[in-house]
Amino acid sequence: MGEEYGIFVGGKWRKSEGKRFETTNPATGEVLATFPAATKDDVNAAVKVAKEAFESWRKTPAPRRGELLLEAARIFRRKKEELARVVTTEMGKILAEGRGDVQEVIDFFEYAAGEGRRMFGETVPSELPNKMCLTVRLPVGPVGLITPWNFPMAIPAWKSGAALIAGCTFVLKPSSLTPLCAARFVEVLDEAGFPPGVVNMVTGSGSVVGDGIVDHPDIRAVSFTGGVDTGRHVYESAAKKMIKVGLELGGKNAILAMDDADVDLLIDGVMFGAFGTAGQRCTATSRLIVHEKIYDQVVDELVERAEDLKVGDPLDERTDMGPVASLDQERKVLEYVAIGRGEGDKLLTGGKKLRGGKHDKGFFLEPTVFAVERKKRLAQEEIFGPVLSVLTAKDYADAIAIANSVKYGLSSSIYTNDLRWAFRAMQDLEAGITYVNAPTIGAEVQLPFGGTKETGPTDTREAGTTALEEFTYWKTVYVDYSGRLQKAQIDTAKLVGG
Ligand code: UN1
Repeated sequence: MGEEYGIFVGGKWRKSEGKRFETTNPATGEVLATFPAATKDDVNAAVKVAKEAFESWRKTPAPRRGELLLEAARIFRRKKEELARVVTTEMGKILAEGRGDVQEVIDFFEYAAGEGRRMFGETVPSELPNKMCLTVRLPVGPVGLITPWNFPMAIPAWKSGAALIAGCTFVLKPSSLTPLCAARFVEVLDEAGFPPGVVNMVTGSGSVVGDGIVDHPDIRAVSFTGGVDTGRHVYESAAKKMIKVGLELGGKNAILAMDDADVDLLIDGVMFGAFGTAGQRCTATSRLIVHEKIYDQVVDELVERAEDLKVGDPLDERTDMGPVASLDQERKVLEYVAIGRGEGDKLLTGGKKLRGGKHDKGFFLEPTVFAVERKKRLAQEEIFGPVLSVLTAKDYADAIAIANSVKYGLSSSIYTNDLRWAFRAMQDLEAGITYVNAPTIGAEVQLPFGGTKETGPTDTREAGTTALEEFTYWKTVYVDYSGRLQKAQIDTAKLVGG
């Protein structure tokens, strides 16, 4: 049955009147824990304490806030293996990737902690004497963080690390597929010593908890990672309140393979990009656009490698790919396989649910590769599973045109040894991230992360120096120490010396 969790509000686990739901292991079906589908009252209670705590948290010196983040990073480091197992058990990514998820928490908390000693503003000259002008960042207030299941610790860390160092308190609503990871995450923050009310977590549905957070008048910014339709809804609701909103939505990320590419390097990258985390990353490589001269060779090698992948128990170190995260995910992927077949795409390998033995207990799918034409649904729509669409291009310009023909723009990549193509691709690919000779996944926390087009507004850039933008606003301060009324734009004549 597993442990019965409540909601985490004001530094304590509290009971909720909401109905309970189970979180399960997608590899075995085992129930891991239960959580409440929280009520509107629960959300209001969480926002209330987040608002109260904000008053002292915003005044806590930023370096001190950073020390708490560093302490949290230390605890995550100590518990890395145990927490990685929680990630793998609840979400299904292989253990190496579960460890990566926790490492990303450590990396970002350490990075964000340092921001507490920077958080630079500007000093700017005044047009008047004895007057000083400067800018400072201020926290927006209590914020809402709505996170997905695919990086069940890393994404809460990106969002909360930035919010906390900025001086915001938060209410986190994790995906209902991975509440246990979120609970363990929040427990570490609590252990690190964040004051009660700074860190809050409420589980439950999007319509009650998600909307409840976004619509609450005291929530002053929302950061959401998930699907485009929900993202659009969050954006609309946030617009009504005129609050900041960060959105990281879908992707249909392409690797471009030019005719001079190192094919072995390319195939290694495509395998990792397309089938890592069973393709369930916003950044996953879901299209491979190959120069026609090397198309046959690439496809042959790719199919061979895909058929060699070991799909199974994600806790077994020898496994290459675990299950997909849920029955819904499994259905969606299999539906896309049917769509591909229906539209006449050529199934090169995979396409089936794995059956027999331990596979029967979980959502295990074959790594799947389709040869697809550019206008087909498999070439355009995000699948979020282990399905790669391979397309052929005549030349560089054609490859770019195909790459940019989708509505998303998160990550992208080009494999080439020709500087001309590499540097042009940096400018030509419509995406927030471009890799050269590396796959579309694997972003590092000290750089901005975000997209363009329907991936989300281009001012959403998580991680990196840009992370603070989501949770702070600029205050401009004018200090006049002349002791008399000075009029900008008007006192223009006599201003030499001062
Ligand atoms: C996501 O899938 O939403 O770049 C995040 C990567 C990871 C983060 C992915 N570091 O693939």
